[in-house]
Amino acid sequence: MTRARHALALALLAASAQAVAASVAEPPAFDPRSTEAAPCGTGVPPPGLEAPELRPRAAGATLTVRQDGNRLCYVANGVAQAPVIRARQGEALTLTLRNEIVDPSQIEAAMTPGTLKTANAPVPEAAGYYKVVPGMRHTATGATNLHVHGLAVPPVAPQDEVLTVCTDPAVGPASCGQRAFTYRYRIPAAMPEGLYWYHPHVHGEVQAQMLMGLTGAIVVEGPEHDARRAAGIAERVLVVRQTQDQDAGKTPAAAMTAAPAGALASPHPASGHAIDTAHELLCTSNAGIDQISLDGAPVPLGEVPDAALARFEIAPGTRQYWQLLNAATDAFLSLSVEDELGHALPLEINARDGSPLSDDAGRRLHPPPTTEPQSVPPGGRIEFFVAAPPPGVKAWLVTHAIDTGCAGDRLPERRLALLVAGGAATPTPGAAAAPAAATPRNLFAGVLSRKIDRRRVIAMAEYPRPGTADQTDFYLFERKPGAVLRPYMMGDAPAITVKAGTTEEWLIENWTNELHTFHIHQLHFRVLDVDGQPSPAPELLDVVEIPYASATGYRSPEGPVRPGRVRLRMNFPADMAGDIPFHCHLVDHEDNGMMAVLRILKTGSPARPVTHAVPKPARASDRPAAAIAPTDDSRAASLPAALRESICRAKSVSSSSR
Ligand SMILES: [Cu+2]
Repeated sequence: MTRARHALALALLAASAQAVAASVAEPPAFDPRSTEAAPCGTGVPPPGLEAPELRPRAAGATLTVRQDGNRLCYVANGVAQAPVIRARQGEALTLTLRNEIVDPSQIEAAMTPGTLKTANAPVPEAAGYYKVVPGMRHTATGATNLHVHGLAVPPVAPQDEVLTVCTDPAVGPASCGQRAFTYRYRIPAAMPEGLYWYHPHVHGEVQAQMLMGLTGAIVVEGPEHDARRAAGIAERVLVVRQTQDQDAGKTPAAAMTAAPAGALASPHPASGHAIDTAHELLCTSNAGIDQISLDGAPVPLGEVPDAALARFEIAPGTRQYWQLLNAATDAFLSLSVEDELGHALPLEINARDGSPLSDDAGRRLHPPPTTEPQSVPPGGRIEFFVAAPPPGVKAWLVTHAIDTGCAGDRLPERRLALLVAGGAATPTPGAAAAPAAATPRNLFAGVLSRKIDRRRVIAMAEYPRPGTADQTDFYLFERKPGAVLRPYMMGDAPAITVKAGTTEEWLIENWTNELHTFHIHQLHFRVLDVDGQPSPAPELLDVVEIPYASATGYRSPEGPVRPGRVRLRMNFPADMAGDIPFHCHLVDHEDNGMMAVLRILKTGSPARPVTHAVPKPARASDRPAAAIAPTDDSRAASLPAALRESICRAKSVSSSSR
């Protein structure tokens, strides 16, 4: 929405607020202005109101994180609505993040685990099986930082460094050494143009901060955007968020089905590096349905009047370009546009995860319009052209019910928005004909034609945490002989080190009974096959759903459990040298350990011993203090002195092994 349209919307809202002022029962009218009395504004946005735009360029803009009780918000230009940040390919983008969080205990409350009556037993060590180490609880610090999801900018400060760079709250522990940080990004000229996003990445409290309100969209504009604009095709950015996670932190032991005899009872001897599925969290009964929102307006459940939904008009005979971000913490989406008879209207899918559809050579693909539901996992994006329904026909943007596995969340069908033919076509600014789009080469082209330097198997697992401060521990680890399963903790050494310029094929395995996702910072990957089914046109993504495991029977030669499997291939460019997190994007899982770090070494850079650890947030430990293994931290060594100083201020950590 333009600034003028936004101001108009505010004026209309203010007028309607006066009209209902007499009614005491009415919720507070929506007013996104951030004031001392209402740091995050008042009320919730009416359905269909787009967020304001922000174009920081090199000169920069400030995003202030403010707090109002159990709400957090990004404030830009005095407006407490996470702006849609716009940048051009090849452009410098400066963003100052300022932390005005005043009550970290509210973040703590948003991640409070359930309480067990009796403690879970730890996963026993058994010969032939990986050792499983339980995690420990993270106590909220109120520190926050910024991750620019999907952007191929270096994992090095002042760009997309999330492992050490953070900002301290106004009230609360000061462990970051700064209240504000200025990120200076350079969007590559060959960055695919499309939809990206931003959110905090302070490990352990990502989910709480996102649920409380900290997510926003980034649009990278390029020639295709310009061509759409010249052709008068209206664009619409849609952001789905989640405002609660009812099973966060809970180990619903009472609801767990009895573990069948499991892997340990298999008549087939363990191979020496087997996963103990007998002690995995099995089925749970997550009866609750989590609230989601569209552009900040709550999405109602069940049969709802159209007046409760966003109403989108498309001029008859024309089409619009919709860019949809799933910023939910763990809700998957399966999207269609359906009419009153339940018939899906064709959608022309144009881009996923910010990248216009292209083959490995970088040539643009234009698949025919589809009526198939479109899966968008948490963290994922989809962009498509949608045509106006025939006049008089109502259609809805729908997310279908999704089977997330017997340990997953309930995701019923929901209507997100009403879609009708109406309104006037967007005036075409110039000539009606779109200029030829000179698309620059896709940064991620060519990965399939490269020689594979190495293959790895990366496994996902989860186990109930022992002790009474109950939680579920989540694991993401390279499955190889001698591996030990440990939940990731802030400051952990990189799990995998590769040389710049190499290409690897990773088989991601899901050994649990719920869907997970795989996301890696900085990079995109091509998905080669899913559960052994090769993809005819491998998609270029930065987050992918990993199917849940299936039972095969205890006498099966392949073992009692067949993990869900996704094979992907990616290249590690020298420009992205540094420490790159990869994790599940069900962020509660990430917070509780389903994360690891990949280090890309610049070719020829010598390994340097590290003499200090990274900042480590305070933890109420339920086991002895963890140690940080010494690492060769060429990244910290390459930072400016002042920044290095702030990183090295961290408390020293004992070197005993955990
Ligand atoms: Cu997960």
